[in-house]
Amino acid sequence: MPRTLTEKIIASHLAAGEMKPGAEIGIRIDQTLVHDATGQMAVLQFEALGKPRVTARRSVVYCDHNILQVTSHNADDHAFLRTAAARFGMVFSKVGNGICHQLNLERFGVPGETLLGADSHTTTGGALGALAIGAGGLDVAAAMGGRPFFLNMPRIMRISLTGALGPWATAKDAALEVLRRLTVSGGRGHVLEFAGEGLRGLSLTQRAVIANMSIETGAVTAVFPSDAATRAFLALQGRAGDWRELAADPGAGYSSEISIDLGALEPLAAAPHSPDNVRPVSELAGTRCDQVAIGSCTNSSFQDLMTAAAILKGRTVPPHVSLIVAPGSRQVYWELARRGALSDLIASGARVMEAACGFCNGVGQAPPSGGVSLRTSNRNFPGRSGTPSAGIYLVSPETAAASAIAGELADPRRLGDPPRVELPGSFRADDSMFVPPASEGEAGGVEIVRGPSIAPLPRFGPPPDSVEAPVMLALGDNVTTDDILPAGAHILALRANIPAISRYIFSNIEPDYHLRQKEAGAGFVIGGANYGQGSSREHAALAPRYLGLTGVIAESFARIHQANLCNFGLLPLVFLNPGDRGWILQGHTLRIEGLLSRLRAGGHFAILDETAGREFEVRVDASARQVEMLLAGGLLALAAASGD
Ligand code: MIC
Ligand code: SF4
Repeated sequence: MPRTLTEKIIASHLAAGEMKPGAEIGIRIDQTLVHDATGQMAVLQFEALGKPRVTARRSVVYCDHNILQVTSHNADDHAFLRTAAARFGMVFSKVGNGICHQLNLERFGVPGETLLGADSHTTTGGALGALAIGAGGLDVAAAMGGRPFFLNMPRIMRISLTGALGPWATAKDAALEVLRRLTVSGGRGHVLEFAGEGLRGLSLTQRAVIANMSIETGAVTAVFPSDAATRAFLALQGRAGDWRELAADPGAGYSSEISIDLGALEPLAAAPHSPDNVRPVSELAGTRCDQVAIGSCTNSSFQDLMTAAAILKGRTVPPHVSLIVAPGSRQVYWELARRGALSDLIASGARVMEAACGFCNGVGQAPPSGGVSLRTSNRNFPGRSGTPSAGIYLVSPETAAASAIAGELADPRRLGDPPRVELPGSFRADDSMFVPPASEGEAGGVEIVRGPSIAPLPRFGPPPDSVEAPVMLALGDNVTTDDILPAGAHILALRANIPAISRYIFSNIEPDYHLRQKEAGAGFVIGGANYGQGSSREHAALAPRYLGLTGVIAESFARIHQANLCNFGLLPLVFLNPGDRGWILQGHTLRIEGLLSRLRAGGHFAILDETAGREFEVRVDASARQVEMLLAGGLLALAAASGD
């Protein structure tokens, strides 16, 4: 039977289950990725799983998020990650080397392989024809130790691309068009598989922009065929040997299909505060901006930054605009310098940062209060920039550069002919900031450095059989992990210390939430559809569990967050009748009797709202495997109990 590309990669990695849409499957993982915001927990959890050495073909730890060293926390974390990587057999990427997703494209990603990353934008690797999936740190730790990764067999949506991008229309505009069509939840349960003659005009890094933002639709990931563009990119990286041709079989069946005419796209922007709030730039033109930030894992490739530099060449930004540029990797940075583009950026008034996540995710460069920031990144959730009152617009590097010069949101088409950027004959492949692990013989002698930033892992036990607990918060649709555990440098610095970071749970909604939760002991959060969308940060499950939260009752969950809830023994409960959500209010007391037998039995059961004097029905949104974890108190507790 003809197969989609996704099905081919899954079939060649299938370790458990049947490839029936919606049914749980396990897949073998070839490569893993963690970074300095998720890696600390992943490594501590890998240790707790008791494996002496990583068995995935390649595992890399990147230092790219926590780059500010205002206190010793981040440097302590980096020392921990460096020594643990040496000991456990992982490659360590030093701070300054670049963003994990850009570096994975350049140096490690291989068509047809599986990559599991403790970061939601691991999907970027799909540009190379890999099945690249984001997950919580504990799932990645398990895969580092050779366990399969479990997910529900996705449905495959074909996105047919036709035509070619016109002048000033970009891959970012294509990614925003996908979001405009699918919204932040339309990709749920799907892999977005790209196909069609429109692919011919898209370079590898342009495909990467689209693959990167696929997670914003709620999709599992995106995958592109591995073709001549893939081969050309790998050859420029000196990795032609990693290329192989891959595509869906002709006549393969898809669960749905949409078609995008690249030729019809115009410059687009995602207006505050959601990536699917997409509008034509021409409609927003004239919005005064305070800050323009070019970079992040979405748009920091050579092609992106060279184009921005060419637009800025010979022009300067006005006094009220702060222009920030953060290259995606050292290779990109070096090439900008070699071509003189770095001087053009400096001359324009840009603040050029180190090769890292940079301004993204609230790690510095918070815009002014009530300000407007144009960013080439992928998320504009409230508060994510570090300034809750700021409005973030997501745009292409072309729109960003044109707007930086104008001092207001500007349609780049007004600049006349777009610049042409020629690729170099080859990229400089300097892997000297990747530190290889100690050999197996020497690894035992490597001492893992644990500075004061590294706290012991909290351990959890089985849930009680009867629960009486308050509704702590009643929230709406599309709650993000940035709402649950905000971004920001001061919070990110605490990623290796659950007791410390738990003080920030829901802090943008209620600064002292953590005190109320601790006092209540147990509790529930009520949510709407797509609860927990956005990042992969497992701290958004782990820290609430640490504070005593019992479960979340929602209309539906985002995939990664649902898995994280189960991994830490928090109940993911789904309303049978979504209408019930309206009358269950903050402060109501909920009661569940016989929880353990209800979990074992599966199906649905009633929860009594004692305050309202009414019952409502829920079902546990978990596979049989996940129910075992919930009964044990999480994956680590289950692994310890089963001696696995
Ligand atoms: C993000 O972009 O939100 C992050 C920071 O990269 C996260 C990872 C994290 O919060 O640990 C992600 O996307 O998964
Ligand atoms: Fe880093 Fe931002 Fe990309 Fe997350 S979205 S990996 S913080 S650049």
